[in-house]
Amino acid sequence: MQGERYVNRCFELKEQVKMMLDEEVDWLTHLQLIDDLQRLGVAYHFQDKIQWILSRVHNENHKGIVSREKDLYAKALEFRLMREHGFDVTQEVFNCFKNERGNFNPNLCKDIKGMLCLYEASYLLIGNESTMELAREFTSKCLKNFLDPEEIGEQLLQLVQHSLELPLHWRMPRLEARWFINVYEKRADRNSTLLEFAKLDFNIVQATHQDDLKYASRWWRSTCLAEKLNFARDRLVENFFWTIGVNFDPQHGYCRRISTKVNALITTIDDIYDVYGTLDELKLFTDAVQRWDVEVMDQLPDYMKICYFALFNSSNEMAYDVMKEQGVHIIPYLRKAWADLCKAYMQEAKWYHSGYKPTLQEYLENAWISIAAPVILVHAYFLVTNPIKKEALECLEDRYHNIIRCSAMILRLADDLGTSSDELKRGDVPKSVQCYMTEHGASEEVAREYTRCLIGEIWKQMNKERAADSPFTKTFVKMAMNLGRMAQCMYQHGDGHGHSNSHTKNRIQSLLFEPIGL
Ligand code: LA6
Ligand code: MN
Ligand code: MN
Ligand code: MN
Ligand code: MN
Repeated sequence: MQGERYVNRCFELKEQVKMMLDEEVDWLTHLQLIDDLQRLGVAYHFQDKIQWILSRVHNENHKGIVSREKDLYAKALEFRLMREHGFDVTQEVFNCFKNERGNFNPNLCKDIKGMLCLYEASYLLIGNESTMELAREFTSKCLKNFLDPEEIGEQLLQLVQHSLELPLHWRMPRLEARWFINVYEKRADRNSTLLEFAKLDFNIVQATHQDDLKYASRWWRSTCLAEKLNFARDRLVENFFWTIGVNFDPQHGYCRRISTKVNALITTIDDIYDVYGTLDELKLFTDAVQRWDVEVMDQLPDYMKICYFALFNSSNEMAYDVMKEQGVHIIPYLRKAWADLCKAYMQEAKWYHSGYKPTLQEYLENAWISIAAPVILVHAYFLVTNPIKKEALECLEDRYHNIIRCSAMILRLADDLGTSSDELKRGDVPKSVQCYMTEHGASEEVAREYTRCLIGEIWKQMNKERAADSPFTKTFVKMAMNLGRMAQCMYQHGDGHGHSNSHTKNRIQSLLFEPIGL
């Protein structure tokens, strides 16, 4: 069987890559290998080893870091990788590249590779680190001035353009891997073992994603929601695509399968509130979710009954799985998340119907919940965590943890940038962009720029939250960040979710259906 041969070959190659990681090489070679593995989308195979290598480099370099030779590329790469993996590194390591006035030395501009690396590192800033802010400003400006293939060569140019479009730290990992495998293939110093491994692994993982999608599609058809609620978006593949953005790891198929159901229900219920339901009906639905009781279904109109029932059944089924596996009763958490979501939807419906225009702050206080990220992430927590921790439950219940809030804000702001023009035409509450325009008498372009800035600010908070202690696992924290990344990917060129434009279609095609040629 072809599939089996691939898996065996992949296993062989994986052993060879392990040996490469074990070789006694200088620390920079090691870091470059780790960077390549990450960008090729195969680092998940070697997480422990990578952590171990980084901790060794960290310990060895800790004292020497300031005195080491002034190689900007090496320092920036080390900084980024260390921060990505939660090691403590300070922005002071870049002081040696600044002049007496505290600015980055203008001569550095010629070192494009170093500039690019510092640019990417600057997105790992935590809170208000002035050197890193300065680094971002300085490197973006320099890089934009060097977009000439004659001067820097096609390959470097491609990397620079890609980074300027969206930095690595904000990119959806799977799509980045697909893109980088092609780039890596053209590189003169590529390693053929790594390349073959990355391609094979991509295809094998793609096949497991296809199985997940088949499962979710069968479920979606069996609910009959698309045909009974024909006003609602029927976007099963897009709903699945989000789950790959959040966690592509082959071992987390269960999470993707159930998360797709959650996303499909969110998209449907959102349309009930935004497109179809009357205010009175919406009130009934909101109360019914709050009460979480099949008995109250009788009071709902038929189209709501079937949706409510689907929500009830799929949530109970998932909770039953968790009960079986871990003996923990999670319905209270799921119910709370859905009830909060419906209350936030209700608030927007009331605002819309009364013509009320909230301030941006007032809007966002509600909108980070109405974007459904808390629902998505509460489910995600239970879908990837064993054992479930008591302290984590507290962060999913009372108030949502800041990591969830940051992720939700990024999703909301990105969604508003991508969808609000159409939403307003159809009739909807003013979204972030419009709230800002009204409040400040600003133009749409200014409001959009402000919104993009806000996303950057929230990423800083997210980086800080991620570095702090939390009751969550690394896997969960990564998923919360990935949800923000996925939003930036989905709405990069308008509404990629609701309208599924050609960008989304091509991306879905290349991630889900087209294997990489070997
Ligand atoms: C976006 O729709 C939408 F459906 C979401 C629920 C976003 C995130 C969703 C997943 C992963 P829309 P609204 C399913 O732009 O009404 O209509 O909140 O959301 O702006
Ligand atoms: Mn909507
Ligand atoms: Mn909505
Ligand atoms: Mn609405
Ligand atoms: Mn929207």
